[in-house]
Amino acid sequence: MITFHAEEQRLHAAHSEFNRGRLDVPYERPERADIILSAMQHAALGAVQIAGEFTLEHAARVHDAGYLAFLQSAWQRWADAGRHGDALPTAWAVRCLRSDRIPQSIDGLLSWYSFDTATAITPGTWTAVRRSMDVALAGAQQLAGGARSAFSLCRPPGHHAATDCYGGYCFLNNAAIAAQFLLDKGLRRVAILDVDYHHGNGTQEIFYRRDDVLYASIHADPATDYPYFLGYADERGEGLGEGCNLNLPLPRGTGWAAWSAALTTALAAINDFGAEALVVSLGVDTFEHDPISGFCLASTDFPGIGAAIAGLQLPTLWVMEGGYAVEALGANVAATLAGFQSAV
Ligand code: OKP
Ligand code: ZN
Repeated sequence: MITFHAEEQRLHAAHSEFNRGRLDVPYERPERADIILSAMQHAALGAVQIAGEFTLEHAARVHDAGYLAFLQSAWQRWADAGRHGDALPTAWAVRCLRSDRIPQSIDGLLSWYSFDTATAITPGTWTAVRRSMDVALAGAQQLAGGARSAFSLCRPPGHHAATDCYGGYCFLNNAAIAAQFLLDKGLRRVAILDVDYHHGNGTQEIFYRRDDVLYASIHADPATDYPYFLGYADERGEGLGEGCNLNLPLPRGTGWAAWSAALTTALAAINDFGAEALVVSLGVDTFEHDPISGFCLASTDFPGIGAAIAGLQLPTLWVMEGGYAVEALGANVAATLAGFQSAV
């Protein structure tokens, strides 16, 4: 399987995220991509290539035009306001406020288009985000050309990014853009399997009313874990999309036995759906020593995830999402992909 990446992905480098009552260096940092890249270069799973460039029209297939215009201009507008530090939002249009008026100032707009305090915009954010999308699309293009699999080493990640909202370190929804690309190339049904510790609220929202994409996710219960406001089991899709959304929330402390049982359930749903290709939102923050997560998967469990997914016998695009235990990140990603590769 070819691994795709892009040097410019490291240009998104925030100073801080507000978390647990303090400003911390973000867990989602440029070295994550360097670590995974180095692991892939040593893993001998296939060639490592720089992604080519794709137009923003691919993003516009799943994201709002005003949102895309905002993301492109946000840093410049922040700088024009005399700001030098990370651009972070400060207020949100929640239940008791109006959400029918889009603000005009950069501060108002940051709040309008975001949903958390973990996702700063920096001078290089847009370039990195665009290239992360390119990385996803380069992998999707491989599948469209007949490849059995590809690994898109995306950074920043994407699964929290919704039609017109960013958050959870995500700006463009790389997996959703890739899935839509495959549909636009003529596939009729694509499944997205999200194995990141956190629920992919953005991916769910983007496809919630559609029957051409099944979204299946195994994640921490939103009653206790980020993103808190989406990801419950009773969210099954709406309208045409009814039955095309499968959430499998699990409690903190979940280990391989219960996690892999949920994987079996998700794989059966994907099989029943009749998907012609699979996009995997690959987060390895399910690892027992992840600094921001609460599941208990061991490094030795990750090959089993890859092998089980290989059993679907579908063209499979792996799209990188989370994973913050930097000392084990490269090994856990490579182990997952090696498990897949040796089972195909
Ligand atoms: C991104 B991905 C909880 C704060 C959570 C954001 C986590 C984003 C995870 N106290 N901060 O899904 O790995
Ligand atoms: Zn995550």
